Amino acid sequence: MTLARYLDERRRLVERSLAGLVPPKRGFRQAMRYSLLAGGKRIRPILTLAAGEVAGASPRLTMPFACALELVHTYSLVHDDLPAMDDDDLRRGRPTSHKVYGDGIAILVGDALLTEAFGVIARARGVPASRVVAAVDELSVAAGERGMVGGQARDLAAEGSTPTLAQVRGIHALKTGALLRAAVRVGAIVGGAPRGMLARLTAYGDALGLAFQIADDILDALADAGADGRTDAALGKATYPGALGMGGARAHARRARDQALRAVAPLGSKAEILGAIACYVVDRADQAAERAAS
Ligand code: GRG
Repeated sequence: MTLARYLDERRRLVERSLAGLVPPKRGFRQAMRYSLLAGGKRIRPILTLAAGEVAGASPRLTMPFACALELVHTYSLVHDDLPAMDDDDLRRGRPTSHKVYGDGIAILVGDALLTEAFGVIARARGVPASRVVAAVDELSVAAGERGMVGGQARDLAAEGSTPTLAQVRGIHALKTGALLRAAVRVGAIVGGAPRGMLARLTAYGDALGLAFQIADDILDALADAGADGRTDAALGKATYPGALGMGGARAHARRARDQALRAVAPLGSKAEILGAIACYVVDRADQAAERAAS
């Protein structure tokens, strides 16, 4: 199956499951749906499904876990957009949650999405309890102080300084990388991947997380700042193009992609989709940089 078709099919399955988790209802639930069902690439849940498939688990089995990854991701975006954090007006092409519903409701939307992430896992059927517990552990570490929240705290602390490449890397490994790594590992864990396969998929998740962050920084730096000039660099954020220059950042992203490809190559054809996802993530940014340079 081509990557485009795979992404399209899995995205549809994810959308349907997410919509089913928060059925339409006026009031607060509408605010949850506004952010959760606002589009987005759904890369994290798709990684969970794909890693699960490598380990032999069907999307039906891994879907609650995949949804949990997207719930955590969406909560982080809603809170990241708040005036006390990045103070963004737009997310996924629409006004941010706090712009529509106010700061208080946006905080609660994030809280509710995060809580539901663990609820949906608890209600998953057909997965051995030991794997469910391992998945909860994986997700809580990746989302919390040892992962995304810890990375965000370091990012806030570094604002206004000129961080070294090592600091940029450390911040992003936690802030963005941890959840992408967990997306892959949770799928592998739920699918019961044997130790060697789990190690390969973990190495893939680490490299993909790095590639994703560099690509995201490149796209952000290239984005027409015209709207409000609020690129990460303009906000004094730690970025790869800031630390390495655009050429250096692109080369770094390609190296991370190659590392991801090497990690899964021994897993054979069943892991081809994961390799294609790594290429897609990096090529998107590389091509945008090429267009901007020409
Ligand atoms: C507020 C606890 C807390 C954490 C915030 C993830 C995060 C930490 C902040 C988001 C800021 C940001 C834009 C980080 C760069 C990487 C990233 C997570 C990009 C957005 O992810 P995509 O590209 O977005 O997967 P879609 O909309 O496609 O889901």
